[in-house]
Amino acid sequence: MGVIPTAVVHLANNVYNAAGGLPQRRTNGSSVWGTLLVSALSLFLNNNPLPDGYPWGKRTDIGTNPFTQFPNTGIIRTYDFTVSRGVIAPDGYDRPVLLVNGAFPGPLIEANWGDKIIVNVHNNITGPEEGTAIHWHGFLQEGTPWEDGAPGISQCPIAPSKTFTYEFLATLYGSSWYHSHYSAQYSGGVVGPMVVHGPTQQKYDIDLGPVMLSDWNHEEYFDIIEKMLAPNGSPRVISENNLINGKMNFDCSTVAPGDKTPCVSNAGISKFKFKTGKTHRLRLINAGADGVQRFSIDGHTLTVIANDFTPIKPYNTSVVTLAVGQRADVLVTANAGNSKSAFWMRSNLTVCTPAKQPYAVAAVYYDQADTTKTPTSTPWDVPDPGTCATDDLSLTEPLYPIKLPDPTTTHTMDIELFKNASDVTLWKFGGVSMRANYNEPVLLLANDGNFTYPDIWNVVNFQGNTSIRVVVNNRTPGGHPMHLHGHEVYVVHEGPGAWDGTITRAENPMRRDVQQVRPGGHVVLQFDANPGVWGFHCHIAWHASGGFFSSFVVQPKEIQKMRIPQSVENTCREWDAYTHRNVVEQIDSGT
Ligand SMILES: *[C@@H]1O[C@H](CO)[C@@H](O)[C@H](O)[C@H]1NC(C)=O
Ligand SMILES: *[C@@H]1O[C@H](CO)[C@@H](O)[C@H](O)[C@H]1NC(C)=O
Ligand SMILES: *[C@@H]1O[C@H](CO)[C@@H](O)[C@H](O)[C@H]1NC(C)=O
Ligand SMILES: *[C@@H]1O[C@H](CO)[C@@H](O)[C@H](O)[C@H]1NC(C)=O
Ligand SMILES: *[C@@H]1O[C@H](CO)[C@@H](O)[C@H](O)[C@H]1NC(C)=O
Ligand SMILES: *[C@@H]1O[C@H](CO)[C@@H](O)[C@H](O)[C@H]1NC(C)=O
Ligand SMILES: [Cu+2]
Repeated sequence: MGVIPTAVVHLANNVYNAAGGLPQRRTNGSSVWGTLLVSALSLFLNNNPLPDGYPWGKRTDIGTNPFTQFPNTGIIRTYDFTVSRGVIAPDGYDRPVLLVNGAFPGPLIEANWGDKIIVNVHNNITGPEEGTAIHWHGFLQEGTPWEDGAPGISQCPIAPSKTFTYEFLATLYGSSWYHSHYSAQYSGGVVGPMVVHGPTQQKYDIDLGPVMLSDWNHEEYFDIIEKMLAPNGSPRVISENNLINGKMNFDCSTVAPGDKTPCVSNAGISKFKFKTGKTHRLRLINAGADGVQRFSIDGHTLTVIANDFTPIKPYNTSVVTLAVGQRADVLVTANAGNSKSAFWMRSNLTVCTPAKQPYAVAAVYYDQADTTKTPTSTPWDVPDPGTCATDDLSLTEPLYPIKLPDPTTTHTMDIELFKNASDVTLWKFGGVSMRANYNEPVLLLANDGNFTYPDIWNVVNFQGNTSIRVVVNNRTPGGHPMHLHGHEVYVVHEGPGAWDGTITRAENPMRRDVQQVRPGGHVVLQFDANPGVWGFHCHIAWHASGGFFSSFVVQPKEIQKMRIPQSVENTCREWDAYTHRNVVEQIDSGT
């Protein structure tokens, strides 16, 4: 199956400019990400123990099973989030967005391994109103599947003007992110980083914190999806730009004639400070809607120490590839110049990603460098292999080894594209194009003992199985980042064509929560049952909207025994009341 070529690239010189820039408030609202302030901020946020110290004692990343031996600190980290509309210009082009506490990207959630995280999410989306729900990506939610934040699956959406309080344990540690799971809302700005501090073998001097990579569109998500799901619409959404920590320049001369939207060409790029000779930890997160990112820093080798929430045996590389939802923790030593040096940090969308401007840059300054100067460093010459796959599984081996168990059941699902009777192009996953019912979350019905659902919800019930293998065949010409909620899954195999039964490192397969499947290829995933109802879907926002979504019922008998807090039922009552008074225009699958 062929690869769809990328769109025409417009790239003007003014994109590579580290001088000037709009005020941070215009580009990113109240967000601090991307500013030099963060390099200083993280000195006390990330580089010292939180006020209660390191609670993991003698537990190490190499000798501790994170699934069974996590600490329970009793410490609670509380955050208040308000989701509102706003207008900002992350790349200089003004657009309406959705913001967490007025910020894009949103504020950091930070905890120690074993802490409890509480987030009060207030829905302040008006003009027009919309529901919302926030997903805590990669968190296992053991015993608390109703805190997972998937509307129509684990909860009803939070109605306009209402609040829902999420409460869950940080049982895994590392770098992640939160994002809205309501329609494609997150691509409109409802995203932010999460850091759970834990033990690490690899020594470093400075934690520089999250580096979020995200493709960027100039239209609102709602309009994008309306066009995509119109009769004869295209399932390929072409992004306008690519951002690092929510910032990038844009060449305003490429704006369509007649488009009077305010646009400034040198909005400003993200800037980072390196301490000469010191080793820095960067927490790379692909928080985009669609594109696969290839991250590098000119002249610097990256030592990868974790993928998603799994610490791995360190390996060196000049380029790290991340599909949507994936993370990589990398160590970088500032040894490529003198104290006055400056370098480009780059993130290139792969040729498989439909993009007008796929090249994001940020500036890295050593201690004494002039932070207004434009770096002149040359990029690594590591060509994009063009496979639409991510880095080879043989590169990544978990530090704490776990042998692949024998599965108690194997389930096969195909990915397909089709046109429905109204000439709308949609995705089918396991034979169904999914559409959720916001008013009837699967988890609440399951808790009531109802396991009979409309086919269009695309629910797969695995009954009492304890070890579940899923073979996914990609019968489409694009790559897809497959994400399972509530689990850190074993990646059994990934490759072109059909699976031939080969297992990559059965004695210790890679574990992560998102795995890319290449065009025309397969991915084989396996997971140890965590009771609940869990989304299993493509993390490309546009594909999930177009029906590429399924839900797994895992250990139904255990679900029936769960005591779900009253607040979850209240959220449904509030949503029901809202939907009786208002027509909710559910333009897509809902997730
Ligand atoms: C709620 O949204 C409105 C309109 O976007 C905004 O003016 C207001 O500041 C928001 N309130 C809070 C608490 O964020
Ligand atoms: C990575 O490269 C650094 C030098 O840049 C070296 O000290 C280190 O041992 C290498 N690590 C691995 C795992 O190869
Ligand atoms: C990223 O894109 C830039 C601009 O086209 C190019 O010069 C560079 O080689 C690319 N880097 C990698 C690692 O592919
Ligand atoms: C085709 O899909 C669109 C988008 O989900 C939907 O609005 C329309 O009703 C569907 N048409 C048919 C005939 O099912
Ligand atoms: C279970 O819920 C579905 C969806 O509301 C409904 O159609 C079905 O009748 C219910 N089944 C039972 C046995 O209550
Ligand atoms: C495991 O799943 C298979 C296929 O869905 C089913 O037939 C079997 O009963 C399940 N096993 C248990 C223990 O529930
Ligand atoms: Cu997809």
